[in-house]
Amino acid sequence: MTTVTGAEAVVEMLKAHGVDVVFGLCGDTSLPLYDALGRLKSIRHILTRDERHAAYMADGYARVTGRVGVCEGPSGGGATYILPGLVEANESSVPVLAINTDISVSSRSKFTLTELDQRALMRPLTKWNAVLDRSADIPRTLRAAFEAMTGGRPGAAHLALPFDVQNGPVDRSEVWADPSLGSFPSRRTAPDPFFVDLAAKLLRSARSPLFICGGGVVLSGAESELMALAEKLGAPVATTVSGKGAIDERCAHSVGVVGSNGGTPQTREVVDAADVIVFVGCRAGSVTTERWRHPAPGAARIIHIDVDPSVPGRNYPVDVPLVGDARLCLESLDNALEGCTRAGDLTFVDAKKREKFSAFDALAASNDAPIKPERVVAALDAMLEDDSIVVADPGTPCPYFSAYYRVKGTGRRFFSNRAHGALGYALAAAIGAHVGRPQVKTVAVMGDGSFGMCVGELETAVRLKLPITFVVIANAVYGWIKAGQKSGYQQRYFSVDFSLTDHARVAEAFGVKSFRVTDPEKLNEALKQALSHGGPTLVDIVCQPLHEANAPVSEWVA
Ligand SMILES: Cc1ncc(C[n+]2csc(CCOP(=O)(O)OP(=O)(O)O)c2C)c(N)n1
Repeated sequence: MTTVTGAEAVVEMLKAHGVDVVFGLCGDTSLPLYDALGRLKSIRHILTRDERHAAYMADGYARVTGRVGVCEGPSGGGATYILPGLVEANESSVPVLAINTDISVSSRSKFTLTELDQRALMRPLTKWNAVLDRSADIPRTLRAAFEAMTGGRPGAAHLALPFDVQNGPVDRSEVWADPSLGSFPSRRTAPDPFFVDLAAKLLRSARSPLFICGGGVVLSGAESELMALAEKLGAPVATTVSGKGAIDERCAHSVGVVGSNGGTPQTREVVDAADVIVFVGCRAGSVTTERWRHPAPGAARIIHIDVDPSVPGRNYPVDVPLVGDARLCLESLDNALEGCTRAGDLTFVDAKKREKFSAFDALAASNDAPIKPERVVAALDAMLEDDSIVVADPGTPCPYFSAYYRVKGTGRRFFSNRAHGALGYALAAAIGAHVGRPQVKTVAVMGDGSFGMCVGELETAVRLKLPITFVVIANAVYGWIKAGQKSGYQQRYFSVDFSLTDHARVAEAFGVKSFRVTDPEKLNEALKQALSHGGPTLVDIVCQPLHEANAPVSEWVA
C-alpha cells in the first residue's frame, strides 16, 4: 500500500475538488499542514492577518467564482476567530470550507493549550461539520464536506484536523474526488410538474405580476431564464440586496432593490401594486418585506420558488410552492407558459424609477460639505466599468449602493454580507473577490466603523500588490444606529459618536496609495486616480452622517 501523510492527503483532496487557493493564518497545530502546502506547491496560500478575514476572503472568492472558498486557521483562537466568517457564509448560502487544525487526538481532555470542542462550537453555525479522529477518514470526510456544501441550498462546512491526524498515514488509492462537487450548484433539483402547471395558470391570469429575486437567482446562475420569463410576461423584476445581479438594473423590467435596506418609497409602491408575486431564491425575510408588511399578507397571490423546501410558506401563505433549483424552476415555468402572450405594462415601474432617481440626482449634484453619500454613489456609478465588482459594508454603504448603484449586466457584481451584517466585511471580501476575478476592478466601500474592524488586512493587500480601491465613508459615528436613535427615540443620542480618523494617513502607513477628500468638487479626481492606479488605493471621504442625510431606506426596522 502506498501512503501519504494526512496533511498531504488534505492538500491533494482539496486540489482534486478544484481548489487552487486557500486563505489562512498559521499556528502551532498547523505545522504539518503548512509543510505539506509548502512542499506540494499545488495550491496557492494567501496569508491573512486574522482568521475572520480569511473566512471573509474565502466567502468573497466563492461568491464571484461559483466555486468553494477555502480558509484555514489553527486551534483555539483560530477557531473562534474564523467563526464569524463561516456563519455569514452559511446563512448567505455561500459554500465556504473552514479547516481548523487541532490538538492531537492523544492530547484530548488533558488541559492541553488551545483545546476547544470544535464540533460543538461549529455544529449550529454550519451546514456540515466534523472533527477527524483518524487519518484514514480524511478522503471520505472531505468528499462528504464538498457534497454537503454544494448540493441543495449551498452552505458552509467546518473540519477540525488534529495534529496527529495530519501526521498519520492515508492509503493513496483513497485520495480521489468528483471535481464537479467543487462548484455550486453541483446537483440541481427540478420542481414538481404539478406545481409548475399551477404557477403557470396563476401567472396567465395575473393583472400585475412581480418577481422578487433573492440571492438564489445569482447562486443558481438563473439570470437568462429569469429574463426570458419576465419578457414573456411583461413583468417587472425587483431584487433583494443579495439579489442584485439577477437582472441588469438598466433594463426596463428592473425595479431595483426593495425592502428596508436599499428600498425606497417608490420601490415599495411597486410591491404594493402587484397582484401576483413570485419570490425566487428569496427567503422573504424581515428586511426584504419590511417586516412582512410589503407585500401585505393576503394582498397578492404568492408563488414561491426556493431550493430549500422549508422556505416557501414560512412567512407568507403560499398559493404555489415550487421547490427546486431556481434555474430549473424558471425554465420549467417558461415552458409551461408556451404561447403566453400577456402584454405587460411597465409604465408604472418606469414612472416610479424616474421619481426615485430624480430625488437622488438632485442630492448627488449637491456641492455641500460634508459630502453627501449620494454624490459618492453617483460618482462610482458613472466611473466604474460595467464588469466591476463592488462590495459594500453595512452602515451607509449597503443601503445607498443597493438603492442607487446600478448593476450593469448580470451575475455577481455587487454584494454585501446580508445574513449577519457584521461591520468590517467588505475589505477582506473584496480581496477574496479580486483573487477570484483578478481581471476586473474590485471596490470595497465601508464606513469608518467598519474600517476600524478590518484595517489590519490592508497589509495583505499591500503585500500582494492587489489593485483594489477601498472607499471609506467617514463620518465619525456609528451612523446607522444614530439614525435609529433619531427616528425611534426622539433624537436621544447615546454612545454612538467617535472621533474622526485620518484614514488616508493610516492607509498610507501600510503602503496604500491614499487620498483624503473633504471638498465635493475634488471627489471625482481622487476617485479617478485611485481607480486607475495599479496597486491598492484608499479614498477617505468625509461625508454627511446618515442621521442628517436623506437615507433611501423606507424605515428603520429590526
Ligand atoms: C460587528 C457589528 N457590530 C455592530 C453592528 C451594529 N451596527 C449596524 S450598522 C452600525 C453602524 C455602522 O457605522 P459605520 O461603519 O461608521 O457606518 P455609518 O453607519 O456611520 O455609515 C452598527 C454599529 C454590526 N452591524 N456589526
